[in-house]
Amino acid sequence: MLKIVLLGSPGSGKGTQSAKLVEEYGVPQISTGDLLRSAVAAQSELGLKAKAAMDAGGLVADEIVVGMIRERLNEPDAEEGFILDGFPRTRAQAEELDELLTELDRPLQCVVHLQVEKEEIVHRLLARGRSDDSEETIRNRFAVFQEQTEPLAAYYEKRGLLKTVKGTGTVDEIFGRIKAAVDSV
Ligand code: B4P
Repeated sequence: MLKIVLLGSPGSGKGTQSAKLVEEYGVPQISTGDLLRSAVAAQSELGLKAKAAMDAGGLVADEIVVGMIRERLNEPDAEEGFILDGFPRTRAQAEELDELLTELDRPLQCVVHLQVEKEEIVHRLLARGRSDDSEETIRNRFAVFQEQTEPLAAYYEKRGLLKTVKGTGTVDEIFGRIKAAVDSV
């Protein structure tokens, strides 16, 4: 059973590595980015609220994202474990997650922090070219990450849950580092 958070800046490889972890450990990937993009594509009320923040490279409101995660973690396939990809991204989200996992009696095994330098991020995301991957938006997303999300590394370090992994190199090399980190817990 794997119960982890993947923490990392935009473009750090969270989505890429989650797909490999799903294959290896057979637990679902829960990506708030993917859930939000589906809501935007479906033009649901939630999607309409999220779109402006996403297009500007900002964060979607905590209560929207936390509500989505609560629903998703209550689905049967998440009972055996989960990979949280891109959640939590703020201190408030991290605290809500702690409460939720205590309620569900499914405590986190560890938090993997994928570290990649800013210039590599800009390069990767410009190459990907998703609708929110313009240079200005990428730089804003990175600034938001440094301000709101990176401090979560210290939050999890204090609880002895943090595993820091270098996020550069080939996809398989990075996957090997992540696997060694989670298998050591
Ligand atoms: P996300 O979908 O999480 O987008 P992201 O941060 O860019 O990460 P992603 O998973 O796509 O990138 P990856 O590292 O896999 O979020 C999108 C938006 O949704 C946010 O900006 C925000 O507005 C909103 N949102 C999401 N979660 C939220 C939350 N909790 N609270 C509030 N708002 C939230 O990969 C990027 C690229 O790098 C890929 O093209 C890949 O091919 C490439 N790559 C991967 N590994 C590589 C390697 N080793 N070498 C070279 N390239 C590599």
